[in-house]
Amino acid sequence: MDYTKYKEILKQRLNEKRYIHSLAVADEAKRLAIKYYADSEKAYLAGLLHDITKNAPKQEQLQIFDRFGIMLDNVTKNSEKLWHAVSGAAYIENILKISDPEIISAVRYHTTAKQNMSKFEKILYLADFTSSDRDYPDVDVMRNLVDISLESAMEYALNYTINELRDKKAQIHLDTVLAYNEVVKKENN
Ligand code: DGI
Ligand code: FE
Ligand code: FE
Repeated sequence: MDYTKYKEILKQRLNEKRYIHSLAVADEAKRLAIKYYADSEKAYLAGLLHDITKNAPKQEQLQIFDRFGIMLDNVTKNSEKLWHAVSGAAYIENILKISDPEIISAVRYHTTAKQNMSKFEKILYLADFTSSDRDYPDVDVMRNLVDISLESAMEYALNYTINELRDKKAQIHLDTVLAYNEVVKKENN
């Protein structure tokens, strides 16, 4: 598959750091897709595109919500960091005309996660944590876990995210809570 067209669009829409991040997530998503028997070309494309509206001004994102009839729930409205997953999914579907529902949904939930994620959605969510450009305290643990199983990495990532959000006193999105409850429920009840 030829990704040149998409890389050109990304170069225009993203700052350098975010562009490099997108290439790194694409590589990592492809690696995980091969390891876990998912579609590696699709995973690479989802990785490339996942943050496509991350550097878009607030106004442009609001315009996307308006134009494509998207209603934000209250927590999303309050947390601008969540917007790019919603606007990005709408952008790739309606403007780039990406028709693959798995790619659209993986981009849509790459920030909050959600209940009942598919293997493909988990791969993108986790590639965003373990890509080569990432540098946070637990990145080594995450990289080890993601090579053991997607489930163990999801549990760690959701725990980590919820702890971070609570420390910052940020609102936790219901999708994040539902994803968390699903990964812990099997062990601790
Ligand atoms: O776009 P990236 O930086 O590559 O990564 P991302 O799309 O996973 O975004 C991470 C940010 O999203 C991080 O600052 C925490 C925030 N976030 C994730 N889940 C939630 C959340 N913020 C709020 N308020 N609530 C959530 O449930
Ligand atoms: Fe993101
Ligand atoms: Fe990202």
